[in-house]
Amino acid sequence: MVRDITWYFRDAQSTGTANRLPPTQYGNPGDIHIMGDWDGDGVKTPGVVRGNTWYLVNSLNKPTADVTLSYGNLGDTPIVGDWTGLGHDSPGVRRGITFYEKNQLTTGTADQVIPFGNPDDIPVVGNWDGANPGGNSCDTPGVFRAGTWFLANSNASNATAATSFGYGDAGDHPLAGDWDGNAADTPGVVRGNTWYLVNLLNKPTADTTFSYGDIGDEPLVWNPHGHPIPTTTTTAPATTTTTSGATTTTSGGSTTTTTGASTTTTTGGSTTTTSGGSTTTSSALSIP
Ligand SMILES: [Ca+2]
Ligand SMILES: [Ca+2]
Ligand SMILES: [Ca+2]
Repeated sequence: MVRDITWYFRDAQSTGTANRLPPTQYGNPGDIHIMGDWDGDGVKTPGVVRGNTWYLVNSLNKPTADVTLSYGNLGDTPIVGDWTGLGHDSPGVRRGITFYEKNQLTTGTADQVIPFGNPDDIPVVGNWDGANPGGNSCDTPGVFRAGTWFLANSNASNATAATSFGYGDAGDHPLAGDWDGNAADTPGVVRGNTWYLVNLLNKPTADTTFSYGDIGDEPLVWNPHGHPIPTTTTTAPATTTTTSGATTTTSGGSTTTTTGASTTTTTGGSTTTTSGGSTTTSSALSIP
């Protein structure tokens, strides 16, 4: 997880403190934080997005970017995925209801443009069908809408939800990851500083629950052991987190029906081309 500009990594799905590396500073205040396997070695490492400039690093504790590129517009929500099964992650953004995916780590325009979900949905990305017979190895769009997940298994422009189900509550922070290392990504939510992870797509109760970080920290997912991914993220040391016995449930309660994610209206305001146009060379990351 990230607190301000400090990244805290934990390599176990259990309550505890950051146990991998000293806390590392990367990026500037106000940056958007992402994790991805930029170099295809199987391990996710940090990146930050500042304006429409992406600063990506291939180590957990390196202060300067290995890859710098421009992609998307100010105000877009950055997303990360291996859209074509190339073996490494690359950028994407969500703008309005549209996912704009780029297949290489270079400045340029979107390779796939996919309207999916409603404008206020939170985008989630994963290889949802990675463990299915006939599943593809691509990461594909999904959205979290107040406790309901809508997931597509395709990056086609007409992709629709292959499945939808309730997991978590409105206000939870949704995550996706391959928590059990079976090649399929499944949901997680962070509520306060409690993480609720599940290993199936349509299962209402958590398989793994633990506390990590402080309330207000930004949860992120990494994979300390490379593929497959047996563990998750980061979390802050600092706090002697309170394993709240209280909330063990991850309700999923809201089994609202709502089919086919893309119900709506709003055609992502601005049109298709996630430009990236500006080839600004922005200097390496300034680390305060
Ligand atoms: Ca990597
Ligand atoms: Ca897939
Ligand atoms: Ca899995």
